[in-house]
Amino acid sequence: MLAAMVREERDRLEGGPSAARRIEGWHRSVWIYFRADTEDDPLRAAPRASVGPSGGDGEPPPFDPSKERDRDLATKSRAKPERPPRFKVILYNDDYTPMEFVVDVLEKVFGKGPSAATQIMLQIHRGGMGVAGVYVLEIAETKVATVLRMAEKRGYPLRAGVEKE
Ligand code: TYC
Repeated sequence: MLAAMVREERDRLEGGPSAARRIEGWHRSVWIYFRADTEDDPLRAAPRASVGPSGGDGEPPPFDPSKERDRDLATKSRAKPERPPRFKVILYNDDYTPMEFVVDVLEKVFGKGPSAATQIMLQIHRGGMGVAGVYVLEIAETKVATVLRMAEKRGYPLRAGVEKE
């Protein structure tokens, strides 16, 4: 009897984002195992395979693979991925690097248009330093390395660094 109700409920739940709401009321007596390969929020994923009766409140019943149609089922955590920290790439002024070269770097390495690149270069020239772009750490470090390599190649003393946002 319970198995039939469970089957019926499972069929009702198949394939809808509203599944989370519809299983409310069942959570005391029914535990649903979700596929490990579904999206982040298990309640938004259609429960594809197993629904089984539990003993009541508290812990879910032990996972019994013999009752499952798929063997790769598991509960999924709800942990929300954190936004990784961002880092500013800073260019510093000096007296020798040509303005045109800095504008070129800002266009080629940091994807700025000619007007924005010129403005940033002038800001660095007048203020001593400026932000060329903001990125996750690995990208920021790669950009710095590229700038330094380009400048070195031409014999310019342009300096660049990374600063946490
Ligand atoms: N001050 C340099 C000059 O007058 C120009 C310059 C701008 C250099 C920005 C470095 O990051 C820099 N030629």
